[in-house]
Amino acid sequence: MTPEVKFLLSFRKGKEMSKLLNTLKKKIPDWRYEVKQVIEEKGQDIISNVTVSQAYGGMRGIKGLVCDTSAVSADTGLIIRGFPLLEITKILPEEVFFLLLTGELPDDEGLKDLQNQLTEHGEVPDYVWDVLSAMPKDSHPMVMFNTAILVMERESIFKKRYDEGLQKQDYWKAILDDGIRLVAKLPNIAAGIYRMRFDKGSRIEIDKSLDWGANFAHMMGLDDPTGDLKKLMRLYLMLHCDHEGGNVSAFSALTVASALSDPYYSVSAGLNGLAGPLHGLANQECLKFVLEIRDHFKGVPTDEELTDFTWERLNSGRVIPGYGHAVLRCPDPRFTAFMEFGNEHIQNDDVFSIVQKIFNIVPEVLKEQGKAKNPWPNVDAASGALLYHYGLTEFSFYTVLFSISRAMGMVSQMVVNRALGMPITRPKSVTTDWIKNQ
Ligand code: CMX
Repeated sequence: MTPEVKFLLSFRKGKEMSKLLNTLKKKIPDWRYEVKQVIEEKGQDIISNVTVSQAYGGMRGIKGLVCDTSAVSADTGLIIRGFPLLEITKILPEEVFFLLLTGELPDDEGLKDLQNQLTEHGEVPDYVWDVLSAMPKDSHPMVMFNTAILVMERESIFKKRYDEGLQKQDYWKAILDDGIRLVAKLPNIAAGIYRMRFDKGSRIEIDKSLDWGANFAHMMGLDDPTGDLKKLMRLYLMLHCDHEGGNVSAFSALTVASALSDPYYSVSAGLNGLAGPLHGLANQECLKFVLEIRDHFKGVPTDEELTDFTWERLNSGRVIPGYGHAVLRCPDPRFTAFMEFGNEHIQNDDVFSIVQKIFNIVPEVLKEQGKAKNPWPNVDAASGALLYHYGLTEFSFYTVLFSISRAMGMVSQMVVNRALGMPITRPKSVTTDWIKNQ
């Protein structure tokens, strides 16, 4: 038996025992039937009209794709597989991954099984570290992170099996295998980049006794005498997991995946979008803004000082990072969850106090300015202050944390889309002349 065949057999045998795989195997035929019925019964119903302004305006509000892993309601925020976010903030990131994929929370066996898979596949190939070490010293951590993902594309099981003639109805299984292997490695890669990029010393080995989020905190190597950083990392990795299908990162990842590019290509594509300052990079920008305020006022400003400071920034044509959202019209429940964590665990911290004060002042200023449709904080408004409190002060790293978590949502959406046999994405564009002549 060749090593290749041996590998594939062990992978197939291993998967037969997976609770996650078995759950999906049971559910997917029902999902397929349900979607078939919906298309038969409602295939010609109209769910959205498109105006010219929307076509020029980032397709905002057009209902043109289906995403079952999560939904975002304008007035309550993220709902994961039917669970409003604030009802499930105590679950582990591994549990939310299972939930995103299957639509149900895992029992103890299902959780253990997924945790074992993540631990089993957590090791990162040596060539990844070689590539990262060869990169320029001032590379942004997001560039390093995405490079690491892309260079591992040669590991793709989907690609290998597709080349061997994998049947369409089984695509999702190979995508799931790639996805789990990829997600498993992300904390290790991220922690390695953190230690390499910010001269923190050699990499720290995985501790197989720890859960996924705690392990990440452990590999970062920051002091954590109370264990609160581990708690924060679990929360962080849980909260950022998914935000329906139309945001820049999810939509980019899914579009690339719809061409049957494997998850290494697709997740990397999505995360390149997350690296923009209007999207995931806003957490870095937000902490910069908070520190600017602290340094400018040598501590926490008064309400009046902060109001003036906010107006100055707006009048100079800059956005207030961490505020506003394309879909939400309320304070983001992910922000609320972070604030609850901060209120419970953090006292006498100027940076966190400024974040609280910004929340009291900025929405009123944005309302008065009247431009932003949503004057409320989004997920990025509070997260940086908490990380900063626990010693993670290198804020160019923050979007990498967001990325580890968001990869779970991207992978889940890809698995579901392949399970449902979704075709290649191809909306129609028109020219300005065409619009003028209508
Ligand atoms: N500060 C100042 N102005 C803002 C603003 C903010 N926080 N949010 C929106 N606006 C402005 C927009 O720039 C736009 O101005 P122009 O008409 O001059 O271009 C106007 O208000 C209308 O924008 P909108 O419809 O309310 O918002 P969009 O859907 O176009 O954009 C978002 C949404 C998030 C990009 C925008 O609110 C923003 O830039 N926020 C700051 C960056 C940020 O926090 N991004 C993170 C979002 C969460 C995530 O994806 O991770």
